[in-house]
Amino acid sequence: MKRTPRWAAAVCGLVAGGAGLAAAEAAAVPFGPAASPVQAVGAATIDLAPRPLKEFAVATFGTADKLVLLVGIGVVLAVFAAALGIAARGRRWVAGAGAGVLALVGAVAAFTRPDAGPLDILPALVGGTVAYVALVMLMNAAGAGARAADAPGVPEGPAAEDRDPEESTSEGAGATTEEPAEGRGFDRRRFVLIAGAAAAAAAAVGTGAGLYSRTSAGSAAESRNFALPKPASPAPPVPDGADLEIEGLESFFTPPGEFYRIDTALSVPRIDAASWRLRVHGAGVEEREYTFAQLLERDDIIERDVTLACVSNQVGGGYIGNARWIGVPLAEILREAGVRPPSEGGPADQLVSRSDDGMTIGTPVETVMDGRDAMLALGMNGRPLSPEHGFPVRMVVPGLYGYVSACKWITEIELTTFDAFDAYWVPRGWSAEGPIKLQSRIDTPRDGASVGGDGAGVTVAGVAWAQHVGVDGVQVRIDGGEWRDARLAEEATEDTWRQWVFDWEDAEPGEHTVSVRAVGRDGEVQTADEAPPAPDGATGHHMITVSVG
Ligand SMILES: Nc1nc2c(c(=O)[nH]1)N[C@H]1C(S)=C(S)[C@@H](COP(=O)(O)O)O[C@H]1N2
Ligand SMILES: [Mo]
Repeated sequence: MKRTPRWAAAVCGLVAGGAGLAAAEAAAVPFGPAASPVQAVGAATIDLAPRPLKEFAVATFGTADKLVLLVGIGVVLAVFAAALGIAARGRRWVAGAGAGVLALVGAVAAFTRPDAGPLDILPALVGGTVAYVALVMLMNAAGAGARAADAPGVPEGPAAEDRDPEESTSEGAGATTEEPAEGRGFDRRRFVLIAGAAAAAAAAVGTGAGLYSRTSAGSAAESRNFALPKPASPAPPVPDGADLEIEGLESFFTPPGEFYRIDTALSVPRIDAASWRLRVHGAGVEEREYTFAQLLERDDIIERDVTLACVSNQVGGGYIGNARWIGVPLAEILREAGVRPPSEGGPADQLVSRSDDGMTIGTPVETVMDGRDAMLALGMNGRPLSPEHGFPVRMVVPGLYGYVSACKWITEIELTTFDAFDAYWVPRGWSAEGPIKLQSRIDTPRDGASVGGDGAGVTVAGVAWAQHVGVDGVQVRIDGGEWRDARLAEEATEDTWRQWVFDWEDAEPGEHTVSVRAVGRDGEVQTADEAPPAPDGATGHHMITVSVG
């Protein structure tokens, strides 16, 4: 009597794993996309990942890091499921134990999410149960096929997988004279039909669940069809010469589709603006709650151009973008709630913003109330925020890196102290305070490019930034030579980056390095000292190598 061949057992495991996954995704639908066990495990992986790994992932995969993570989880799950199928041959309890382990991992991940409720463990439990039942049924079907082929009409005996495993191996010396395993011990056609049907059912349920949660997310996103308010204080006009419009140089306003996105949210929170609330509370605060409509109706709406930057940006990197934001002045909201900055005797020195997906971001109260245009942004580039960039409301604070200021999907503001609370990134090795560092970048030519050759010189151009300080100079150095002044584009505001161009007229044929540094309005000269992004932002000069032909 043949027992289920190894490959078929692996297929049983894979299909059962797929069925469990589909069932879990379907069970997660009422709880929203974040309740899916896969999403929960991915999110927990992100939170638990040590800093170097996270930096590696961001540096290597950029904004695709989350896709890579999900694919990785899928591969691990598939390998585990296939191995489980093989291991469960003849030992049903192994199937139970394996499915139990998967359910437990999913349930623990779901339950420990910051925004989790006790019911969030249900999808994982449903998935584990379905995976177990599917595995046992598939192996029985494979075994029943074996019985049917071996001895038609014989009453059902113990399931094939309960028999002694050794008795049925086809790999022993004696097996050489036997027919192929699937020819006699196991009905291959019947098995493929049953496993195929189960796989198709799982795929249908899984796809259905995915489509359903996407369309319901879509209807929440539809509420983005509202008109942004007219700002009481419009953005100062961008001077004509702010955008040099040089080929290869990033435009003054980052094209919307190219604006970097950095967050820990594995699935973008889909928030219904109609039921959204912002709660303001904490030390020295008369607690308040705002609806989205209340924010839209305010008469103190401002519109400002602000260049957002990520602390994880490498020297020369692209985690920086400039946009026109429209929103409510954050300091006004705070004053309404009775908040005073520490310099006026207020008890709280830290503003902790919390998001719908459980992020916490800590910002100095003094900074957001010092007169700069810190805001609760409702729109970006003339449109409501996109879900990826924080719909319906996010914070923007000129001069601070995003991880200490730019809370997306914000739902809560708590006034507290830096002593009393560490925001998300702090225990992960990042500084509690993160003012943006003076930096500059060469956009064109590209590193490694071949340029010139016609004796007409080479146009070198890029951007420099010192948000809320302003850029007063940019200098370029060829090889180890003197620093020479680049020409600055017109400044929009001190909160935006500034383009620059350098006409390299005396470019000689051969390989050269080109470096750039900026000078801040406060007189600071951008340091050459190289520092990595952690803990508070990279430093050093951006340098490229080009070959002049
Ligand atoms: N809820 C939430 N807000 C967040 C983050 C996050 O992980 N979750 N990341 C912050 C970081 S590190 C940066 S740099 C900015 C990036 O904003 P963007 O994705 O709109 O460019 O968002 C900030 N706000
Ligand atoms: Mo960031």
